Amino acid sequence: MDKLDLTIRDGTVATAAETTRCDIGIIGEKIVAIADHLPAGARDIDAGGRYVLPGGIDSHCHIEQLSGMGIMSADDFYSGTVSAAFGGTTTIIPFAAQHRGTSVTTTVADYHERARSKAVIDYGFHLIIGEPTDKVLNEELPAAIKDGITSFKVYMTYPKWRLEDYQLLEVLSVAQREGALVMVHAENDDMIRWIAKRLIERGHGAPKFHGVAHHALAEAEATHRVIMLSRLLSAPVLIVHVSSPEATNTIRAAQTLGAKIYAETCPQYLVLTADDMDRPGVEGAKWCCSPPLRDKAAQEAIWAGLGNGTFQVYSSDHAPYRFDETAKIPRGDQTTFKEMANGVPGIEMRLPILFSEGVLKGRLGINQFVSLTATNHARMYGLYPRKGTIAIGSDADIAIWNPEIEKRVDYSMMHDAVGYTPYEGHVYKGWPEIVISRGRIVVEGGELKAARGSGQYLARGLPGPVAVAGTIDGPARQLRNLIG
Ligand code: DUC
Ligand code: ZN
Ligand code: ZN
Repeated sequence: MDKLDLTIRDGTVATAAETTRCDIGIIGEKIVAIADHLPAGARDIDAGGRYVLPGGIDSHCHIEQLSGMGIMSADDFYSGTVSAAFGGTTTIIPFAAQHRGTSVTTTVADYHERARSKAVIDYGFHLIIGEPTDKVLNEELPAAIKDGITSFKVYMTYPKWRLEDYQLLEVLSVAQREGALVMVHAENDDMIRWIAKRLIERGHGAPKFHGVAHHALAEAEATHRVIMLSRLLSAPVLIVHVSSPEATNTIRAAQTLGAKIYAETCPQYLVLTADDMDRPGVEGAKWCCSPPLRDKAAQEAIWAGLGNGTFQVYSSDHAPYRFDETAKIPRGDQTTFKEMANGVPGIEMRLPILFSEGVLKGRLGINQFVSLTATNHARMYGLYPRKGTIAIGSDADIAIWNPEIEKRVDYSMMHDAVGYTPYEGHVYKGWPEIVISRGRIVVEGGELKAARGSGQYLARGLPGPVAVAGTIDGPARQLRNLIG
């Protein structure tokens, strides 16, 4: 064997499938050997007493992106990827967001430009489709897929992004034909607007009313509706950022039938509740995200969904908006919940929260943790087996976790540019100590070791199989026989 560049020795190595005590050998960017005992590398890392896990893949984060409300996120591709790396993540898939009046081609070129010279870990893009014109559907989406953007997000709410059911069907139909995956923000816009108007008229503009307006039934209704649209075409759909028991049960029922429905949840729905929004003045804006934080019973339902396989992926939905007039409180303490940027930061806290509250508290096994945080993302978004696992030939993307370290979260520990963390004061056990991306040490000893711009763009393949449903494509087959 050629001399190893890096040997990771004696760790507890876990993949989605198994856990073994072994050494890992790395040459250049790749894992080249996995064995009980390997020769010394140019650099040897003793991982005794540590978990050696695939680097996390965060497939839902908003970086240097203009939101549906026209608000720029606080993190650019430097601070966003640095923050991700410190949290044990080695790949991100943020969004290139097409706003109305802009072509997909221009949008994608623009996001490449934003990321190229800044990212410190590898990245791909999903496309947010704001305006599915004929040109977008027939020319630009197929071209984007060829360029490695094989998943699209669509919104059922927000005036500037909301698509009608007819438009959703058009997008689903193209995705189904081309083999791409559609991610859906499922909330019923009319229900939210109807409640919000009445709340504001009655003077209920405080942050906690955000949670009242974004009712769990609005999430459940849209979830049910998009599942029916998906079934009509047999088009796979991933429901993102699921927050409520109602939506979770709806998804579970569809999966049990055999529909091609996948689902994602996020850390905020596991450890925060609506009570966090209920603070003096507008402080609660820091906890306003959509769908919103719910109650303890909802937390339990989401944990159950992670355990029983309803959710295939666990992402941060990092939506970093500053607590100032640029984003969260445009009119200072007069700001109502309708005017606040929706979203919470979490790219750095995503994995420590699941490790501490899931693995160490016995809710999830370590292999489930790996599936939910890395392997299923790689499979679902066309990166497997290059990313998302520890195997010979895979990229050496690895996070070494110390399960004994306990820390109280303090914003000074974070590396993003948001200015606060919604997890301030929470105590979590188990943190990544060394993070390696394509064989390069990116984080060690609490320090960043990678250079700005050293992350690479990942042109992704088509989504691969992820364990979930069988098939229930009878309606779609009958329809196709008639209309092609
Ligand atoms: N949807 C997201 O995916 N993130 C932040 C806010 C939102 O509505
Ligand atoms: Zn969303
Ligand atoms: Zn999001």
